This record gives sequence, C-alpha cells and structure tokens, in this order.
Amino acid sequence: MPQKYKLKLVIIGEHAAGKTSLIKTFVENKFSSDYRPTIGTNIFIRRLDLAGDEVTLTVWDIAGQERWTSMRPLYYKGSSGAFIVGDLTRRSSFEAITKFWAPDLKKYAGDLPIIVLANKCDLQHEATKEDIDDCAKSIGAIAAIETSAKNGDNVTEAFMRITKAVLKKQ
Ligand code: G3D
Ligand code: MG
Repeated sequence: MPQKYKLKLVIIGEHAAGKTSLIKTFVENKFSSDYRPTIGTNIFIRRLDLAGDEVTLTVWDIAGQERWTSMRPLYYKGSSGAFIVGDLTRRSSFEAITKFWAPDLKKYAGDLPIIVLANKCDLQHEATKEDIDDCAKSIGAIAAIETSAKNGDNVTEAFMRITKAVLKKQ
C-alpha cells in the first residue's frame, strides 16, 4: 500500500551560507512559501514521490538574524531531519557548525538525522575536504555533501538522502 508521510526539515547554518538558495533550487516552481513574521521563518513545501509513497516535505528556513533569534526552539520543534549548511568559501562557517549550530539543534530537537551541506562548490574553496569531514564526523552527521545552489549540483540528491534517512528511522 502506498503511504503518505508529512515531514518537517530544518535548514540552519551561518548567514549567507546559501540556505534560502538551496531550498529555492530544490522546490523550483513547485513551491509555496509561507512567511511567518512572528517566528521569522519561511516555510516551503514540496511533495516527493518516493517509490510510490507520497512524502510532503515542509522545509523551514530561518529568515535573517540566524544566531540571534530567540525563536530557534520553536523553529526546531517537531523537525525530523536537518541540514546544516557550511560555505566552502569560508572555513569559519564549518567551525560554527561544530561549535554552535549542531549543539544548538541537538539541545532543542534531540537526536535526528543530520546532513552537512558544503555549499558553493562552484566557487574557489577555502575549506578543505578534511575540514568538512572532521566537521561532519564530530557532530555525528550521516553524510557531508558538496552542493551548489547556483548550478543545482547535488541539491535534489541531498534532499532525497535526508528524506530516506528520516523515513528509515520511523
Ligand atoms: P542564507 O539563506 O544562508 O543567508 P542565501 O544564504 O541563500 O541568501 O545566499 C547568500 C548569497 O550566496 C547569495 O548571494 C546567493 O546567491 C549566494 N549563493 C548561495 N548558494 C550559492 C552557490 O551554491 N554558489 C554561488 N556561487 N553562490 C551561492 P547574493 O549576492 O544574492 O547575496
Ligand atoms: Mg536565508
């Protein structure tokens, strides 16, 4: 029997790492976006067909002021998977994942599948493969994937991978 699932994903990481761009690349024309000023987020929706099952993904995107919003606990609530985005042109954005974003996520959302996205792979890298692997390993991410929101490299693959990991856990 085909199943229907509704999953909430969150996408976090330093300002300008490419979170909003990644979601927009993934949802293409099929998105509906719902801005919730009270919690400072955009919510994007896309349906996926996964081996006959219908999956409705709602992807929550922090809008600006990433680190400073007191709404982060609300933002994380009920999420079943997370992307943490680093910017390949800024090594410090991966340090911020290890030091700030992953602990913050775990504090409020508990144990859930996490994928590190090393975004902007179309540009000159400052972060090395070792930086990225160390980061992913230290936070217990299930994978680290290089993406480009600009040319679409690996974006759909990353969303498929997190969705499958979440469904496997259910
Ligand atoms: P954020 O939501 O994490 O804050 P944004 O980041 O999605 O707003 O992206 C920040 C800037 O990086 C944007 O540039 C965006 O176009 C650019 N960007 C995002 N992803 C990529 C990528 O994969 N490759 C390249 N080359 N650029 C990317 P602007 O100039 O609009 O601020
Ligand atoms: Mg954004």
